[in-house]
Amino acid sequence: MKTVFMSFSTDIIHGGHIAIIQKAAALGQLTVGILTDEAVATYKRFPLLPLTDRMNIFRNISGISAVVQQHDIAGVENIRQLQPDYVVHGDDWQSDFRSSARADVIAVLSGYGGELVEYAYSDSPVYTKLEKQAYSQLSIPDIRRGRLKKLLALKPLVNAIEAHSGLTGLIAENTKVSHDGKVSQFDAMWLSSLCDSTMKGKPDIEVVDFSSRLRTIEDILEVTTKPLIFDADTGGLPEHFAFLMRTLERVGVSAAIVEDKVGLKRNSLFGTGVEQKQDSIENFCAKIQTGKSALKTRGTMIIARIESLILETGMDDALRRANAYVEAGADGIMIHSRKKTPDEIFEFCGRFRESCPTVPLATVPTAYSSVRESELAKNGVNIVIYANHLIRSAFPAMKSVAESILTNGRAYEADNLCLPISEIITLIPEQ
Ligand code: SPV
Ligand code: MG
Repeated sequence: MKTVFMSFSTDIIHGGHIAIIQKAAALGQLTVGILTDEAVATYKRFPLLPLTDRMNIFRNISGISAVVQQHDIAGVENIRQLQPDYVVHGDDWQSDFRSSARADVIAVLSGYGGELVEYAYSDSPVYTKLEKQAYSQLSIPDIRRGRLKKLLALKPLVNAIEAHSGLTGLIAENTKVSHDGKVSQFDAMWLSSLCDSTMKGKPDIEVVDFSSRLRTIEDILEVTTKPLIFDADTGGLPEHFAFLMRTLERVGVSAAIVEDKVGLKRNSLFGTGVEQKQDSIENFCAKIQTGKSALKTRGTMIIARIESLILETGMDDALRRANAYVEAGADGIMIHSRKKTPDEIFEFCGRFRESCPTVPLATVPTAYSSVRESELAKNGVNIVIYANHLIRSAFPAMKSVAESILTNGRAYEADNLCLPISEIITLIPEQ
């Protein structure tokens, strides 16, 4: 009897799936690879059902002989091991972000003489609507809020890209790339104080008030489903921080990162070039406790940000603070650095992990941008934040178009620097 292999990431089973399973089973003995929760969250969306449930469901569908776990989108590992005569797939992966995964499967099959069999993808509006509904559920505050914690339990490393508007939120939500047999997308979004202020033409000194920042949060949450990490600056007075945390929790923000500075806050990347003052350990611990006790659910995290390396008060001070903040109830630690290499971050990670092996640890590799996520993960980092890259990339593009129009006295030369009109008018769907 011939052998057949298929992969599934879905947690909503409909007639289209049953039809393709039946076709596949008619070719031979069918084994199904079920993507792990980490793989589904990485390439698609946060799974509605955990792996064990999804495996159980497929195990009980007639026509399926065996069910195995799968860590990659394409099933290359399983195909290599099982060497099925046929791999069956819907034809919808030929031209989307999964096309390179498809090429990987074809390469493995050709290595031993297996065959790829593709059937027309069932895109009935009923199924599309179901998937859309499942997807939109993820934006509901009660469902979104705790998702950063869940992702941290699922993946060794969660990455976040800066978003400062509905449009940049959409970039964070929808950008996917296919590379090296994997599909990558961002896990979360970061609402940077620097970018939120810059967008409003203001300096990053807590001058943009919380009502205004909340408006930006709403703009982003309105059009996305991914968890949002909010840059809470110093959090203000402890009494104000309590109100801030309660509002963030209510709207569905997954984490606030609050930094241990007091007085006029300046951007950390100025370092010691401007006057900046760190809070005392006692006061900052009290602020964390006030924020924590204001929360009503367990979903929203408070991550304490340590500025000791930025302000050059030393590694020992950074570690003393980290341990004290964790003791005070912080759900995670962010360690910041403005060095060009990650050496001091790695030193902090190693020493912090001796006392706190599992507390989530966040980093912002703006200055030491050559470090790879894999190296950060190896050193025990759990959250990587790309803090300002969308606004930094947009600014030079906008400036050069403005200069081109002035130089030429017309817009023609700038046209090919711009998104075509046909694309901008359809970029945001009407529904
Ligand atoms: C931000 O993005 O606003 C941050 C990170 O707080 S940094 O600008 O590096 O201080
Ligand atoms: Mg900031």
